[in-house]
Amino acid sequence: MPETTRPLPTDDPTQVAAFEARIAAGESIEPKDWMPERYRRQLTRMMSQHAHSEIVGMLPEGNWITRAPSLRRKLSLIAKVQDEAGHGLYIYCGTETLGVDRFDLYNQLLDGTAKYSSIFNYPTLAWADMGVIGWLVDGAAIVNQTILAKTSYGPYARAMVRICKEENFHKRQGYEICMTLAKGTPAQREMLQDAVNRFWWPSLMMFGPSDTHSPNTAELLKWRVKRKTNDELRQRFINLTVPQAQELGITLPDPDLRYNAETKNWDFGTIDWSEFQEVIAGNGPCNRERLEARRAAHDEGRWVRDAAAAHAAKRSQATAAA
Ligand code: FAQ
Repeated sequence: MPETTRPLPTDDPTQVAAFEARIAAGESIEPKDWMPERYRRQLTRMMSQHAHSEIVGMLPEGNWITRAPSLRRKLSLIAKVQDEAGHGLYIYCGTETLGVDRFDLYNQLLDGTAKYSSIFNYPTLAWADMGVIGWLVDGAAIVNQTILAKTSYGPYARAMVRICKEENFHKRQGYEICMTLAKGTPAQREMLQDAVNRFWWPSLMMFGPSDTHSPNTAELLKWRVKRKTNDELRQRFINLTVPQAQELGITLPDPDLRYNAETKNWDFGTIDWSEFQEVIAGNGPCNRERLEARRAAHDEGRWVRDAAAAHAAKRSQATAAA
């Protein structure tokens, strides 16, 4: 039975109280520290979904590497996609500090039982999508991950500090593509506007369901895994992004978007949560394609894993014989 579906053992209340006192004191929880089983499972769930997102997130942009409009653009896009692979590996390592095997987690991705971010189930139809993904998708990831850099689990927090530095660079390269297109020909501006129209609402969905429909938030806030709610982070992202859209001279596809002088927030329209539910249930525009691509990559890499295992076995035999 996979570890994550085994019945939850009952934790010792004295240990739980001591753990919660440490959390309340702002202490960082480290791999060898005692932690409630439920805390460990919540982190495993969240971190593995995050790692899967980074790896699946390579696909929409990987789609444009061969079609980048110049050598400079191609180089920076390859570097960005490579960075996402690094983030995935880094976070899988983080999950292993919780006592799980990354291959078990990876198998859950391949067999379709694990979630990954909804945003990567949308197609990348034009070059402008590369700019908009960098600007909006990495922008949303930064808002979420800057707060996660203060999460209570030490290895995850440290991973986020490092990853956010690279995500900031990704966002800048994306925004620079958007700027270039915004200052370009009418056809380039139109291509940019179309990409923003397609990616705006899915970017808002990255923050997860609204707080009233988020089953995990209360527990994660209690243990300071999350430091802000989904809605708080979504609002922060919108407040930061609207002025950037104005700077580009493009329209965000929401007729209800307006500044509220009282709350100092940008009010926005209703998110289509039925679309979100469909996408996370596996029925988004590219879910099937994304999983097929990951499965093919896994199969094609089998010889590398076999060779590494054979090499390790040979070395251990040589060590035993010495
Ligand atoms: N997509 O109770 P909540 C990136 C699920 S990295 C799919 O609110 P929670 C970098 C959720 O898992 C992007 N599923 O859940 C990059 C739960 O299902 P479960 C990934 C979603 O955990 C850029 C259920 O709905 N970032 O972009 C989504 O408290 C460019 C109920 O939701 C992270 O993973 C969604 N959008 O809050 C790479 C950050 N939202 O497991 C390449 C870490 C919710 O109970 C190119 N994660 N669900 O069956 C988090 O911050 C949180 O886990 C949330 C969800 C905020 C995603």
